[in-house]
Amino acid sequence: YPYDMEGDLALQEAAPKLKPPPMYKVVMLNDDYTPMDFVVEVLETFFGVTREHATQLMLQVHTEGKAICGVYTRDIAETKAAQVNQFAREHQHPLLCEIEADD
Ligand code: TYC
Repeated sequence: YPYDMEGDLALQEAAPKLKPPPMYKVVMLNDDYTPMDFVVEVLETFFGVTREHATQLMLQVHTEGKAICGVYTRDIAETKAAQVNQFAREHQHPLLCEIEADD
């Protein structure tokens, strides 16, 4: 800019004040029945991670009970969790995702 806007009241008032949206975690839950390779496929397909990272995430869920698959705006988080849960149900696996406020 050709001059310092810092002290310019008109420009300060004109500046748009956009807060970032609330974010939500998509959390994948462990169960005793879903095959490990199905979980890896789900993570690759719905969360866009590499097979290597998907395998690490799947093993984290398996050993710790849950893991965060990604953090998104509310609509995207709800859609991803619903897509995963429907895909698992269609394949008759009990795999579930839930969403949780990121704070
Ligand atoms: N615990 C499952 C098994 O032993 C594997 C598994 C991993 C299931 C992650 C769900 O989100 C999950 N076959």
